[in-house]
Amino acid sequence: MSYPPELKELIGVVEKTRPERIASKKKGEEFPFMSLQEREDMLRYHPDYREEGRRALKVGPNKDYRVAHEFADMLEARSRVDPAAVDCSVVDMETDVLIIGGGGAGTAAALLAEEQGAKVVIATKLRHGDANTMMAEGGIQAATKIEKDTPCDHYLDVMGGGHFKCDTDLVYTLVSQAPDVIQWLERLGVMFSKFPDGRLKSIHGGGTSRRRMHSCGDITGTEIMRTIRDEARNRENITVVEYAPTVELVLNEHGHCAGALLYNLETEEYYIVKAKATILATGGCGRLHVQGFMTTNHYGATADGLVLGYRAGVEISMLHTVQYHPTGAVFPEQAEGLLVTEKFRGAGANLLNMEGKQFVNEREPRDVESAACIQECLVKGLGVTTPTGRLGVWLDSPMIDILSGEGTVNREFPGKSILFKRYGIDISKEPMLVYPTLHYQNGGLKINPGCATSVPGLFAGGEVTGGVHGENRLMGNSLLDVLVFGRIAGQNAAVYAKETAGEGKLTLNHVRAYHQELESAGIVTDRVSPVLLPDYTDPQVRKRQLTSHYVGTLR
Ligand code: MEZ
Repeated sequence: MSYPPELKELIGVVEKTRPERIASKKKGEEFPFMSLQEREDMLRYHPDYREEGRRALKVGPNKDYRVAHEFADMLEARSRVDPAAVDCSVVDMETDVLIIGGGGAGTAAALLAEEQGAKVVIATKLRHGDANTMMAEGGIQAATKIEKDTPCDHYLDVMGGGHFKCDTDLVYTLVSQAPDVIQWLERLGVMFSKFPDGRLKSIHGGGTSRRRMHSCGDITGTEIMRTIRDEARNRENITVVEYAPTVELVLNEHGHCAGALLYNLETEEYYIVKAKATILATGGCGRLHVQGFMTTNHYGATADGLVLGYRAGVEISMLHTVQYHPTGAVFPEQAEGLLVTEKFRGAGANLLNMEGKQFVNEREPRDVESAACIQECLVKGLGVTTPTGRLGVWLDSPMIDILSGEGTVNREFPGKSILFKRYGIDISKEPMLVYPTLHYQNGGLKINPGCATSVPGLFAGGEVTGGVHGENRLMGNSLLDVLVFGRIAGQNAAVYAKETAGEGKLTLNHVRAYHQELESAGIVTDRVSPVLLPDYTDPQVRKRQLTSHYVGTLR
């Protein structure tokens, strides 16, 4: 399906303004960046700043903290199991380190834990690698060009991007370990985009003061996940259990984490895994569609780890913000929500309204850029309407070939070029239509720089955690986050398993206590969480689904 005639006509408007925009770029003239005050004013249009989008939690360690209704619904829900029905003394599997989640953070953790001599189990909801890491496109930040960049510059960018709300110790760890992570990935076999002389290519991302975005074309996450997953699958002491989401953590009688209750998606059986140390690496929340937004996230991104950790008593941090990536596809319909990497803007593509006019510098921090797109479409009425009634703005990808030479788009963006070719669109010749899309869980479980949570024996790493990105993450710091903190979590969990973990009777008492707290707060609900998978059933269809579920005692 190529663009219909009415959109082709609007592309004609974009083509008319292009030569002048290209000429300005070539002269080094940029669309002006906003001042700090202008950015602050623009953020009024960002969904995080809609007070009606959130409510105060009534239970748990962060009682009274305001988070999006979609998070509150998950956190103010009952367990999927009746704790009285689970016999925790029947242990189905035992290991040193249990890792919940088989994405980038979980897999990196497994590798480092195994290197400490630990026996490791990765339990994952879908297949190993079905995760947001696999879907990350444009890059990973690291100050590798020491003649022009330092971890200190990287630190300042992260802090500024996050509105100076970041956890400074976590940021220090993130940026100082970044160059080592790139070297580690190269040693494992990741094929980064390079110049013919072997130097790593690097470009700018929104909000970065230096060119420190390293990439593997526009499939950086896939290449990293491919490499670390292969490595994990080839190590004898790492066992992967697929299609086995965790529905509760299991604590011991001393309140220490001692494993988890897993659910077999195929047989619907529950299993107890006993572990000396446990790592939550369940990723993000896009499939909760916070404030009704489409999402870039993989099918299993339903904030499971957040629920499990919170119920066990771990505080949350920065969960009042989520990230809307400025450029999610809105045409064609089957691509709605899909990430169109920021690397397009890093390579020079402008964002344009229906009049073909640039309305924002393409390298503002993500929250500001998204707010500007929303303002253009919803407030100024200058968005382009798609055949399905969505609004979007143009991302002028053909500029890249004009600026950097014919063939650049196909070479640097193979993933998106191939995808759009299937839809009859050549993105080196025609722009894409985009709108902000729910991309990242900025906040999450609170950890210290060693990835320990407040529950002994429970560690966490990657998108399930919160604090390092403050109120807004910059491009390329999520792949970095999952690898830096995944590795630390793995290493420290293995050491904990070896040196600190003790024995104790396994229980789900924390779940019982949480249920009681819900009742005391007057929350009467049949909602259960974690939800595990999104439900896209049309309400009309749901009304006709009459199968009843037996909930009594079978005789
Ligand atoms: O860090 C990200 O979210 C990222 C690199 C996304 C992208 O635009 O490619």
